[in-house]
Amino acid sequence: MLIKIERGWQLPERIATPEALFRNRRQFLKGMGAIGGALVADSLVLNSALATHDEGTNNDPSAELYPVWENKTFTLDRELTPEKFATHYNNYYEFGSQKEISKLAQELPIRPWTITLDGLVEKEAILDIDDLLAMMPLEERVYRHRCVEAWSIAVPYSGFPLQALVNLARPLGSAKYLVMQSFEKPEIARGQKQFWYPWPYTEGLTIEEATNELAFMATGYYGKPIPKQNGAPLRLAVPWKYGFKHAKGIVRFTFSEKRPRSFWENIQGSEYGFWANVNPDVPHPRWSQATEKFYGPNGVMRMPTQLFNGYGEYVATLYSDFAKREPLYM
Ligand SMILES: Nc1nc2c(c(=O)[nH]1)N[C@H]1C(S)=C(S)[C@@H](COP(=O)(O)O)O[C@H]1N2
Ligand SMILES: [Mo]
Repeated sequence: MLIKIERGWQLPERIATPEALFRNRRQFLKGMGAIGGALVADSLVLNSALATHDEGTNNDPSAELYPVWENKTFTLDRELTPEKFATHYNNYYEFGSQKEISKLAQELPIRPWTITLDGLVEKEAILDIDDLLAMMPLEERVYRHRCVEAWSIAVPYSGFPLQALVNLARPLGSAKYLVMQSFEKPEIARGQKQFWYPWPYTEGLTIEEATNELAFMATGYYGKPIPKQNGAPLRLAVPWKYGFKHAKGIVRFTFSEKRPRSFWENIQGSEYGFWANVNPDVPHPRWSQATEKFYGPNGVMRMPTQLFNGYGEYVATLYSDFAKREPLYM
């Protein structure tokens, strides 16, 4: 993600407390020592990552679940992005701010992995990921993915409708938002040692968005378990919204009456808002969103951005109540 370098005095209030600074000082000092080496290491990482492109899915215990049936309701207006590109050009700040994190992400243990369902639900629950996978109706869908940085890809996800998880959780009538939180393991994910980021990665949807038929929980990618760098074992896919809404490595779903403050909103709310619906006519404060760089089988192509990333027929009606009152497209 492209962000402005924050000065200390611009840190989000929540993390700039003396207590937080004190608690993290040792990690901070350790992190500083690593920065010089990191630049060199990252280019080595890219080379070795590209050499072993099916890393990560070999030992996944859910491997025998895939491939799953193809839901043909969702179609593409372009060819798929090559798997090798989609699995080696990533955003996953837990592992660093560069695109080449696929190798580092292999350190994340994805078993055992539990999912907590809590907040405004009939009964809070902690589920083992493999039990959850066994309960959910798995299918494959092809979706386009549009990052706020203006690059895009088209990929086959396997997984289940988020609606199925919401039904399983049985939220109370008072729940208005679904909050998703990613894992927190600073000892493994070196980006989480950077205490000025508001970890854990947090995202949210309204319940209406979460139960829209497009909202999908991805557990597979290209007909196999989803690789760690793409968000194993569980990541969100909401293709009408910018990529930063698609939380990876989710461990908790909380039903809430209050709108959560998401990770990027916390860092730079004027650039990365809660709604983040794709709109070619609403520029990012520092660049245009009129076109995107699509990474396809023939390399990169400039293409026009579409309203709601081309998914308006499914989601445009979700926003009629909010029109003009909220920054829906940032
Ligand atoms: N936990 C977590 N989830 C995340 C991110 C992140 O840094 N941490 N980056 C987001 C952004 S900006 C994008 S574009 C997508 C990228 O997903 P991909 O690497 O599978 O294409 O992941 C999103 N999910
Ligand atoms: Mo993104």
